[in-house]
Amino acid sequence: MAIAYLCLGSNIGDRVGYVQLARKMLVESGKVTIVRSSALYETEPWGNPDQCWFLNAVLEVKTSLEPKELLKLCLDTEKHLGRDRSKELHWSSRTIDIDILLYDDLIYEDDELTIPHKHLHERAFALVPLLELVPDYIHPKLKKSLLELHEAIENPEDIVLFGTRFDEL
Ligand code: PH2
Ligand code: MG
Ligand code: MG
Repeated sequence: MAIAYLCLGSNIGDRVGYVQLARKMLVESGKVTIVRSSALYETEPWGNPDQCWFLNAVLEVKTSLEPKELLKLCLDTEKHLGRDRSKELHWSSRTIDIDILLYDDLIYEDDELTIPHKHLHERAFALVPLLELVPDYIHPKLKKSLLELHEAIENPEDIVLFGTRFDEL
């Protein structure tokens, strides 16, 4: 079994509903077990400021899926929730995005998947919820703790704790 960290994000429509449904579908797939959830955060859009704020949260999951199988589960779940990537621009609004941030201590890269997530160290919206769960985790490629990586972000996007706890939704 591996432990992986998934970042969920939504910034159009019923954002709470989408992250809630995504979590439910992941569990109902029977392929992952949720160990812990971060809180839910409302976050300023990173990369493309011309869009609505996101809701983001991170799930710690236990899985027997290999990384590429886990990616397929994430992409299938996005599709089931109505996401059509063919109609999207890069870093544009989305109903639901499910990204693999970490998978054990794995370092992996191919055309469609990079682990740790290639922008993890630049994104407060992913690091802040992840820090709740594993602050001392050492990024296997950058050899720095998540806390150090977060402190090194020069202009972190704004992040506000969202009223409802994700694990109580
Ligand atoms: N996802 C992106 C690009 N920008 N910004 C925030 N705040 N949250 C996201 O989940 C997000 C983003 C690409 O997937
Ligand atoms: Mg993403
Ligand atoms: Mg994604």
